[in-house]
Amino acid sequence: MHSTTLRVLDHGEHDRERESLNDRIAAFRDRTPTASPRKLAPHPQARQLSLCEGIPEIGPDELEPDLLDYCLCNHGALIVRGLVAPSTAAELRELCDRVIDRCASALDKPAGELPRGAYYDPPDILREIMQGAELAYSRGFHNTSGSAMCVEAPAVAEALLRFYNELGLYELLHSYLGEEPCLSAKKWVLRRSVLPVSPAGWHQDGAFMGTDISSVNLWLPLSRCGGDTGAPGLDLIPARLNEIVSAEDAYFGWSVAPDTVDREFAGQSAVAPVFDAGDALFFDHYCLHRTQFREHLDQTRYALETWFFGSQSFPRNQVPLAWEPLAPGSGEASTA
Ligand SMILES: O=C(O)CCC(=O)C(=O)O
Repeated sequence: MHSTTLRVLDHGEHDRERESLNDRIAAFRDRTPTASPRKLAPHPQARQLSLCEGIPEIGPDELEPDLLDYCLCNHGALIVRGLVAPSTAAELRELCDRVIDRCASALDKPAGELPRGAYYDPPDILREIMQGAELAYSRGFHNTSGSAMCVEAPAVAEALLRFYNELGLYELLHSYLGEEPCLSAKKWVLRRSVLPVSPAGWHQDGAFMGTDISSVNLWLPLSRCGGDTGAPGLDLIPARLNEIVSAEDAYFGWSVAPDTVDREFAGQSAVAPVFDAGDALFFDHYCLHRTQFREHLDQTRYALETWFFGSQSFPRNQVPLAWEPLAPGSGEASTA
């Protein structure tokens, strides 16, 4: 279990972090994906793993690329219990509160009126890249969903990148993806649930990201949730899927109607594992899931969602950003 401090200090001036994050996004502005998605072939040799409602669960010391590959390819997801220490999860909850609240205040104020600082200081490049109404739509959507993009707060985003490095995620994902990992500005999200939850949220992220990509999502619950805890975890179909399920009758063009899930997965019922703060769930863009829905969900849940992609097999529409160190101010990754 990793206990570390995130070292986000609000000293008012965060130019360095804003410029760094700006450069990370700029590094992908003109890049087009060149690699084919990695193969998601099931391993023929079954492994003896402890399962939680059909999903393999391991400890942090067991987390390595081949096991991640086995679990995603054979089961569609992997739970890592206690990846992050409770004290770090508490720090992350605090960051969620601060960033989500500042982003909500910014929406109520005329442009530029909210003082900038560690918890709100969006880089200008977001407006250039998410053009037209896209950025405003995305911010409104996050506001009503109780979430915020990490990139709204570059000091937080940079601290999280250091933290992910300390967790060994860079090496893990580099090896799993077979190429340098990158992240997504749009799908790197701090979450604080809004209740009541809608039943209509079933989706596979590949439905809007596209499927010609290599991806891993790290969904990190920061408070106890799922099962009967009263705080919404995730509902999941615990199976390896390799196609996008029809959106017929669904609320969004990229979501799946609850009736379709019942019909298509009659023999593979949805599960809602219990998570403690700091447990981690890994899955990819084919995993069918939603914010847990049931009666009597009345507890707030915090989570951090981070989508990683291959830096040659990424979805351009998710605003990729470089993870590897950048040459200062260059807008270019220092390593190819
Ligand atoms: O946190 C949630 O409730 C939803 C998360 C999700 O849909 C995702 O990580 O793709």
